[in-house]
Amino acid sequence: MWQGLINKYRDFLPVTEATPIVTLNEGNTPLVYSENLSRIVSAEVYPHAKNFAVGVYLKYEGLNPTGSFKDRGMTMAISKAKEDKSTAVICASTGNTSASASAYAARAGLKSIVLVPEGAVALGKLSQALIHGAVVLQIRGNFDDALNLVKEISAKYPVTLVNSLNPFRIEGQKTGAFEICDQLEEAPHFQLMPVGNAGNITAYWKGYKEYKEKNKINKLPRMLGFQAQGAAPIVRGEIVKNPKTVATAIRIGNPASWKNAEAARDESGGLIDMVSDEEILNAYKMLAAGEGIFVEPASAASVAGLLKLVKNDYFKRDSQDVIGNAKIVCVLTGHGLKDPDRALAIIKKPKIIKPDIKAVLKEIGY
Ligand code: AN7
Repeated sequence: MWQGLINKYRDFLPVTEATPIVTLNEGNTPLVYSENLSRIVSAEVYPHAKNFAVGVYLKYEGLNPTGSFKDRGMTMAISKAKEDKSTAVICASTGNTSASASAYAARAGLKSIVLVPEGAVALGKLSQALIHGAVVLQIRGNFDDALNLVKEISAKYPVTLVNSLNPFRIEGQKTGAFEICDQLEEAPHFQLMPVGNAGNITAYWKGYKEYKEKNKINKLPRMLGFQAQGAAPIVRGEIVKNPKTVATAIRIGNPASWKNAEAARDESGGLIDMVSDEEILNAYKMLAAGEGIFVEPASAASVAGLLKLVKNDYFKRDSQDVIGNAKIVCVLTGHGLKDPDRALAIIKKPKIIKPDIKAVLKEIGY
């Protein structure tokens, strides 16, 4: 039976016999092949080939227990907090970290405190933090303000910080890279993901490097990260004071792991670029209506980024032997049900009709 990622990847993680493992059996998420996206990328690289030259895969992290990749980091952070006899945890969050921290804290019997930006957290995430019993405070400010506060509080008071500044978060999240390699039976050539506070790109890059060191894979992927255009400090090279984007999860103007994200980009020969809200929402609809995969807007930044790179002939620049059998993985970080308001805001509301067979048949075209 799958017993969570600490059990599976114990040899790669800083746990001992003394660590009480707090788990909801997170991890082991599906890696789903996308025929549509494989066709689109292959057409750029080999327009005349009969078979697809490139395979695009979607790592569906929305299927973790609380609906996002944060559970990978949280099983580690909360287990270690418990091992250290901590009684309370605290985080700042655009939503998913707070949902995950509250759930794992509830399971461990710890108090959880979360600070979120007022009015800027998707409904699903806020309801999770509340129902799991966290003390939830809305800050009249943004995520960056909230993060500064929790850093100061955790430095002065006996409460453990569980934002990705906590190194155990990164340790847990690196297992996403391990799983991708295990599922593909090799490392991907390119890995695309959204970038907010930049902990996850840091974690995945660490994971790939460790797997290579242990000879589990024989190459490293290029790390391709995507920020939202209105919240793209790394791309612009300066702090964004008032970040704005429909992708509220990545509405972050001063990422904590900024330098590590740049290192992942540069060491891997990758890039960090930005995508507009329009590109994000197009990819969001395409994934839902074309693939049957419902993600939250921030997660669609991976696929929006892929489509942008295709438009810019990015993959064409690669030598034929790299691209000839390339595997591309887009990490889909969070579930669409986190933010149902967004779906309802961009899709036409269902018609209301009489409970009458003729009226129904007329509408459905029979
Ligand atoms: C769905 O929950 O920062 O670059 O406070 O929820 O590691 O921050 C969430 C981030 C991507 C970006 N996709 O990851 C939070 C928070 C989703 C997210 C990101 C987040 P990082």
